[in-house]
Amino acid sequence: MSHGRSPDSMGLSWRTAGESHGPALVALLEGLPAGLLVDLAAVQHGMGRRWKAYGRGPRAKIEQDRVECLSGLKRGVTLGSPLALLVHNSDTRVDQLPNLAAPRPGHADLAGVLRNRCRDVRAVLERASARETAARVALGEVVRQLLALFEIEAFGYVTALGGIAAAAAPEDRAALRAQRDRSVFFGFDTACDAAWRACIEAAAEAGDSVGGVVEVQVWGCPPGLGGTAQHSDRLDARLMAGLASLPAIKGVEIGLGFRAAELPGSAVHDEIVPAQGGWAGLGRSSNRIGGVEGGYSNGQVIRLRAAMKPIPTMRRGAASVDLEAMQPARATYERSDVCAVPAASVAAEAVVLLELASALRARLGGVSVEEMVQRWRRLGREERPADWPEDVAGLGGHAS
Ligand code: EPS
Repeated sequence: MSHGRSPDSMGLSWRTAGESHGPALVALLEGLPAGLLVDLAAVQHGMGRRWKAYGRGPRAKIEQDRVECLSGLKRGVTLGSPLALLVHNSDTRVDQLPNLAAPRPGHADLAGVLRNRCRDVRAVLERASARETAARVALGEVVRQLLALFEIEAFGYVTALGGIAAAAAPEDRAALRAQRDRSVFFGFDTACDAAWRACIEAAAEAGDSVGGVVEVQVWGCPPGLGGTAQHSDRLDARLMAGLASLPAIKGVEIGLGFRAAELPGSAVHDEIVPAQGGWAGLGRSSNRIGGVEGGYSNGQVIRLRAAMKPIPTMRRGAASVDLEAMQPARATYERSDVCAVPAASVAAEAVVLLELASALRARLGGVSVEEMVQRWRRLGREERPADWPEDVAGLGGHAS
């Protein structure tokens, strides 16, 4: 999301560029501290997760998603300067590929054509394509390594596909991780896998497409990331906007989400209790609100969900209009995926990682990783809230 100039949101900033069938995608990340050892092989591994996800179309056989670092590192260590990553495309036919005669409902095609007042649908779809998420996954994998130093982790998985929902995610993190990493759908409920596979295969057979729901949990987030000084500081808004910015996402929830609107307050808010090992010795008896209160992380697990619509490109087509003849026609079909929900769970993880890393940078400041770590230690997990220290008054603070 676009950040205002409030100090609480001056963490990281990132941008991407590149067309789906252009020479490459480019990702630029500013605000990384100096001194972070970046494991590019781990970045590459994350890229592979996005690609090997079940449900992708023939393009997945073409692309390697090889990442190259152009700037920001010396011998693998961040310099504190902008990091520029290049993700090579193998299918680079942007100048040769034909136009689409009839725009596809659900894609950016028609809205973009009307915006440009030009019937070159390809000029619109090349950037609107979900290929762009490869660049964000590359950046997400870099900041994952920064967050790991503070034991903060985002973990994404699929909870529903084609209307078939998995059981509740296991509480045990090791089990959740092991199950997700075994599943080609990045789910955790093996009982679903056969039904999901059948659903995608049936859709492929029928020339149709399938949507679903992804969930991201954030573990280890300290209280107080985000802010309330400006609308753009609020952590929940930033996380949800990040998810909503992924192609085909049509709904985002945090914690109970829409369900919270139906329940009384007593069934929604998480009661505060003394808790050994909790931040400042405090904890909650439940986690229904999803780890963010009033725009700040509250030290609980953050839990986000995003609903992905089915891919708009369908072999069976859909009613549309040929833009040259201005006559009814079936929407043009071109090579596409049948289901990108597992891949979207990887992209969802990446955008959450980026927003969290940005909020952590803003919270801790520091020019180097070392300074961040020192400031992190001073956050004092054990420390109880107290009055402002006496000497603050002497420094011009309050004197009551
Ligand atoms: C996409 C269509 C397909 C997907 C693409 C997104 O590409 P193509 O038209 O080249 O076959 O494979 O996704 C990616 C390339 C990717 O990296 O995720 C679309 O229309 O959005």
